[in-house]
Amino acid sequence: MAPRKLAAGNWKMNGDLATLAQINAMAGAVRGASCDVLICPPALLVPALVAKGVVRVGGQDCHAEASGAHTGDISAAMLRDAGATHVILGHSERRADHHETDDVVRAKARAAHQAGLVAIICLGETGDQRDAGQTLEVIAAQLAGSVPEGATAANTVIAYEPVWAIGTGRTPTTGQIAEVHARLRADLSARLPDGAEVSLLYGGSVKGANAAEIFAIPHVDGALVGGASLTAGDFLPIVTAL
Ligand code: G2H
Repeated sequence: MAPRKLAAGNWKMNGDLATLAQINAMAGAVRGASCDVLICPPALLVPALVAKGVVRVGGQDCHAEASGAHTGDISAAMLRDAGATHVILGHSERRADHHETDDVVRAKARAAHQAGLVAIICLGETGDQRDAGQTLEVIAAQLAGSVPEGATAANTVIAYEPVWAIGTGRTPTTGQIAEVHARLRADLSARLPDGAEVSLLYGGSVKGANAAEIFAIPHVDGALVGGASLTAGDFLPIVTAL
């Protein structure tokens, strides 16, 4: 089976009731889309977005434990109970802001799987690592360290997000994306029985103007979109390009 196509929006710490209202304008296009459409808003907005019934809804993080004394955190089961189907894990902003290592990301992904959520595991090299020629080595190590045992194409999505391309307006060349996605596919196929079916997203300054070119790259099965997911006008051209 071919990997599922997924257009995923990551609102990060943005969005309010006016942003939620943008979802209404997406309803027709989302119904007719040939891909899954997911929005990951701040956790407090998950129930309101679920109630709209237009897109799939995901969280942006979860704790590795099921419950306990972890002030400020939420569990994977709490997200699921609120109606989420996915959770983004290991985004570079969390790896940087909250010192999340591959071990932490892997434990969170295990928790997401146990709760029945699809884990969108993010990885990507920094600008310095790319300049030093370490990209494939860094990506392979993050993949090996962040994906837990028991991962399948049904419960795991991988998002390649070069750190230097996030929110900067800079995107890698199609050749650079192709090289990394081919390596991810090869490593996943070697490790998981259905690794050839795991959806591989590209993320980092995706917009309507570059979406079609990115989606034409082999082993790119969709996008994780930040800034351009905040309005229907910016997000829909990406959804329809997939
Ligand atoms: C990368 C991406 C969303 P943006 O972080 O995950 O954000 O599209 O704004 O670069």
